[in-house]
Amino acid sequence: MSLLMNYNDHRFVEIAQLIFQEQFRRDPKLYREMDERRRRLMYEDVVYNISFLMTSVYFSDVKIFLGYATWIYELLCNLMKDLDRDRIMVQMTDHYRIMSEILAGHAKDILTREELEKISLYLKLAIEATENAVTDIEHSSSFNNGDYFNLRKDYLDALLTGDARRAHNIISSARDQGVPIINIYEDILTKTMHEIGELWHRNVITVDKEHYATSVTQTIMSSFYDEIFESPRKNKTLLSCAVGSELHEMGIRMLSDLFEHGGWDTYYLGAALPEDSILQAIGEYKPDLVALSVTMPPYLGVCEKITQRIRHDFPDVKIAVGGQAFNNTDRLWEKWGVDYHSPSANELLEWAQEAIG
Ligand code: B12
Repeated sequence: MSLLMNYNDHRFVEIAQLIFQEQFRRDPKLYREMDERRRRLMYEDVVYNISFLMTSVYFSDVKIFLGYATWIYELLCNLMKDLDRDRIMVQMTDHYRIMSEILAGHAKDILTREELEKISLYLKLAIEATENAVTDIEHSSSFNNGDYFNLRKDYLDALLTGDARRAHNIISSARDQGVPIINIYEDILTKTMHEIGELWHRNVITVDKEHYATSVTQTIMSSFYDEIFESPRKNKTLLSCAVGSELHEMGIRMLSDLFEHGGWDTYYLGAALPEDSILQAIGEYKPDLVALSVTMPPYLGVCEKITQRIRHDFPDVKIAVGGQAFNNTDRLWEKWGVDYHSPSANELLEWAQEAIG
């Protein structure tokens, strides 16, 4: 039997040990972090990886190893939920590079040139397959449907692979190619952030990746400010904020940006503002429209109370409410007697341009 299939051959064992040791030589922290049992399991994994590779080479059938590479990657993602998918990808691809180097250097006398070439090629392809697997994730139907899917998917993939530069480039070249800001906000950034939330909820990504996606998206929104503030003024004023102890403020910030872009003067007050401060700000800035945002249902009560106080103190000011908390209610906004509710910022802008501006 060829060495390719003889995993008890001492030369095979030596190679497995070299790969195993090299892994720790390059990452000494890994050695300290593992106890004896975990190290033994890791050695068994190395043997397992080589045996799949060798079987694939023996049959000249790359699919055997590529199928295994994506299988082991998903298994590790499921086992190590504290690490994000792109970090596990780096661990695996580093491992394949080590395998490639050690086999090229130490298996020259025991394998044919043809076999060595296949090993090098199959490992290269396994690296590519593992890199691609990071973003090979099932998406929700709301993410998959609607305009600008390709841009949205590219943008999400850039966030999932931690590539802020690519994320910025995708959005800035979409804008250069004429995609309106409104669609960039609603169809790309909003839908992607909703999907990020879904992936976090399904435990596919870690919380740090969710925070990273938020901060990259916020920076990208800021990059539109020159353009947003350039629009001719309408002499209409919007005051906006997220209520209660709500920390989700990107949606209402987006809404405020779209109003500013539509020529309104906006006072965007951010998140978690005390009720009295909202009332005081309305007295000071005298807005034509107040937009209140709620994402987490527990803050709906605070929102209702604020709308009542605004109605009482400023009867002429129009009030709009929105945000995801309203999506799962029985048309709550109708019971509050506010002037407008819509699920998207864009719809409120269209209504306001007609009814107020
Ligand atoms: C980023 C994020 C955070 C960030 C927020 C940072 C920030 N600066 O905003 C941080 C890390 C703080 C956070 C914290 C939490 N989060 Co969070 N978060 C998200 C995430 C991934 C994206 C939110 C976002 O920016 N969306 C993009 C914006 C543009 O969309 P939007 O808010 O829907 O706004 C659009 C429309 O709704 C509309 N709109 C919004 N406001 C208004 C107002 C008016 C008047 C109108 C007309 C329209 C309108 O216009 C916008 C554009 O179209 C969502 C996922 C999701 N589905 O959104 C989870 C999500 C909202 N979070 C969730 C949870 C559970 C939490 C935490 C409890 C987690 C925790 N255990 O700590 C805390 C709660 C903190 C708090 N007290 O508020 C859950 C909520 C589940 C639920 N049903 O209640 C979600 C849905 C994730 C999930 N899928 O489970 N989160």
